[in-house]
Amino acid sequence: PKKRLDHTPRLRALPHHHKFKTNRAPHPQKAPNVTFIINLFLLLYNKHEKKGLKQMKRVITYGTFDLLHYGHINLLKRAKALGDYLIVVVSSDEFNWNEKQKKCYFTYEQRKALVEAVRYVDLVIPETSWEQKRTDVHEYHVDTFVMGDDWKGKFDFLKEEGVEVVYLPRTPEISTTQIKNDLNKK
Ligand code: C2G
Repeated sequence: PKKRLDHTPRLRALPHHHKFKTNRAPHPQKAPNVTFIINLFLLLYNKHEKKGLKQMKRVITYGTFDLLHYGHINLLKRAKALGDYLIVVVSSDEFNWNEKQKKCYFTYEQRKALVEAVRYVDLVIPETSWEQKRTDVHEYHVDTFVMGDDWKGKFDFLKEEGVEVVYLPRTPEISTTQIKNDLNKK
């Protein structure tokens, strides 16, 4: 009978002394200890992560931020530069009226949305009392408290809470009041 042409390559029995050149499995004793390398990587990675978290400095600042302007932005930019995470506590409409006799042009929700849109800002929460600073700094694990220097000395009591207190120079010639006055003159 005609020999069937079989194209399946035959695996010829190799002489037992033949050395596999390519896909020889690494010998367990000689292979670099993969487990060791993985553990080493995880150790270094976690160390780096922990270091990152440990140094994660959190900054907080308070304000009305009505008619958001470049003076506010300068303050927020410098506040963020003092750490890694910036919390901005925006005064509620009630707090502004009752405590600061300020009638805002924008509502709290509008002012909150504007401040949240600023690249330096990580979180916006409401300011409803003067006293909340003392608890906020613990609740949000704050390292540094920042205000413009029109408030210089007013919040030094926060040092007793273990918080660094920083007053930054105000940006000259601009304020919400100034904007309103200038617009009224037009
Ligand atoms: N700011 C500034 N330069 C300006 C205007 C304002 O640096 N030209 C700063 C202020 O010093 C403050 C922040 O921007 O740190 C917000 O300013 P306001 O909205 O006027 O806040 P304020 O009415 O001072 O409320 O509990 C603290 C109060 O909520 C602060």
